[in-house]
Amino acid sequence: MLNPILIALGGNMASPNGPPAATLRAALRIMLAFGIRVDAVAPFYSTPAMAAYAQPDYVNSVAQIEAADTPQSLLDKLHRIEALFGRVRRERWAPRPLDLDLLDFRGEVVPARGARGLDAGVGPLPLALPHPGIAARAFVLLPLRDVAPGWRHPVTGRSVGELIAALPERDVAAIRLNKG
Ligand code: PH2
Ligand code: MG
Ligand code: MG
Repeated sequence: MLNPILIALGGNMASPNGPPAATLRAALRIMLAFGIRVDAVAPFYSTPAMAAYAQPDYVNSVAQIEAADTPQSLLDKLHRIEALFGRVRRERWAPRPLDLDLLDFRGEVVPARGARGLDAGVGPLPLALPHPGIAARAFVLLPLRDVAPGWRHPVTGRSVGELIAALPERDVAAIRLNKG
């Protein structure tokens, strides 16, 4: 069976819509206006920022969506929605009101080009599928398992449960359900 389309949602700064959880909810509501149908949303989690310096905790979630787009046109839409919620790109891994990452597009594989992570420039990264950060990030894998418990990594074939089991225990322990 084909993998679904999955996106990660995150934010650790207020937007005009309010605190990150309110921003994430507003972003999910506006997606339909972009032709993106949201089929399932994981609970929201509070997660310590993975960053080069101290930052507020993130609120993170994952949604399963459906859209008639190509991966690139969907990514472009996600970037437009980020901008609507006040996302300004100043530096890599800076605090942001809204981050929408394309995790998986029906199992398609598009190798990453150029530098990633802290070595990358400020602009949006070129499309890469599946998202290169998935396997190492507890703040992606835990909500991913909530919406797609049968999911397997399109390249390695490892299940979401196996990937979570391979994470450092402290990464998983640091993630808690967001009550807001
Ligand atoms: N996103 C980042 C950088 N650091 N840390 C957490 N906890 N959650 C994120 O979504 C996140 C991050 C870059 O997009
Ligand atoms: Mg991100
Ligand atoms: Mg992003």
